[in-house]
Amino acid sequence: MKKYKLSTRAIHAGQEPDEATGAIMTPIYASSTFVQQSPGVHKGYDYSRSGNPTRTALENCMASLEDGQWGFAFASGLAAENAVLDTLEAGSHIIAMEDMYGGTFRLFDKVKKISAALEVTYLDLNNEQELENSIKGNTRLIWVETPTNPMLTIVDLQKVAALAKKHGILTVCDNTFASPVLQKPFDFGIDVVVHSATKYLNGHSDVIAGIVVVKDDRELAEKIKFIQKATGGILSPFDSFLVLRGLKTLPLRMKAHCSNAKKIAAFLENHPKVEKVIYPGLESFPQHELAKKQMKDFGGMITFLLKGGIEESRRFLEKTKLFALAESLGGIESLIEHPAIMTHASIPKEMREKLGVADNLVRVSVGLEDIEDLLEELEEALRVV
Ligand code: P1T
Repeated sequence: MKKYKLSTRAIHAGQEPDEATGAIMTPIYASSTFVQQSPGVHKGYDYSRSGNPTRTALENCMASLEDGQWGFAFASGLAAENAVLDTLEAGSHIIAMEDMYGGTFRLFDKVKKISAALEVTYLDLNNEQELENSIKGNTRLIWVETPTNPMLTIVDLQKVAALAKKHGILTVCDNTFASPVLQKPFDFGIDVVVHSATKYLNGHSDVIAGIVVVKDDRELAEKIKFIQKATGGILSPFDSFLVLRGLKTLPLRMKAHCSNAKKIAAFLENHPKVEKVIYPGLESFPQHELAKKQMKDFGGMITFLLKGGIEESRRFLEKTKLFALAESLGGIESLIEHPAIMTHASIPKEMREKLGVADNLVRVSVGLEDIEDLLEELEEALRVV
């Protein structure tokens, strides 16, 4: 089949008009089981934990958008991550980016360390020397998040993938913050992409979902398919339908997120109540050049430091309305949150401090409301700081 451009694939990949009825939208196949003509003889589906046509459409669409070969949809981003970790033998060593979503850290540190005796080293993956030095005989995986949550650090995917290849180590990139519209980890040599599809992919804050895409390693893809079936953390047909629908506008939405975020970052950078703005699209962002090289645009997430401490942050966060005070990100509506208290509370205080997740640090997910309304509200809310 012809390889269409990304915006076309976001609408069509993995989806054909329904064979039975001609329905142009993939139906929600709300069926747990499928009738067989003879024992073991069926039309490709036997039981919806193993496979479901609505989920297949989403999985194939995501594989296409990431330019990988196989996609797998899970009940949450963390279930997707867990399935990747389950491909490792007990006692394996992982090297992970020190800055990452608090829930991913919790999965590594509070679950897999115990249930699978995984050893985890957290470090700044951009420090090539430290990365190379921490590779051991049982190192099986390097886990990258870029841009990171919440500090928006960019990890040089090409460098990490090249080093990992040299040592025969698998690389995984959590592409949640960028989405395949802004960043293609496989182009830089990464082996596996994971997503919290809860965020930009679905885009409408009404689903929890996760995706794994495997680039070209068939054996690994078969393992993940087996784990998906054997452990059962699958995405439901209804949620698969919603994410599939969300994907159709992903390229358009990302464009609008980036456009609004750029204006808000510039506004905050010039505001006297703001100490510092962290946004990869700003000239002042230390890795701006790397972001330009690795990403097509700079995304909808901004992190900034208010002048003041916890009290000023609290007052400010209680004041915004359009920027709803809530965890999560990547939806059409703007969200604002306090990482140290909310999304990253599971990361030990010393580690948070080292990373700069301070009490005056605020994270914004810029939505698609009118930019003038968003700027006006920020201006007003900053008056209480
Ligand atoms: O929430 P879930 O769909 O299970 O995805 C977890 C996850 C994985 N990776 C990244 C980069 C994430 O940001 C998340 C979830 N993050 C939030 C809920 C948040 O507010 O940061």
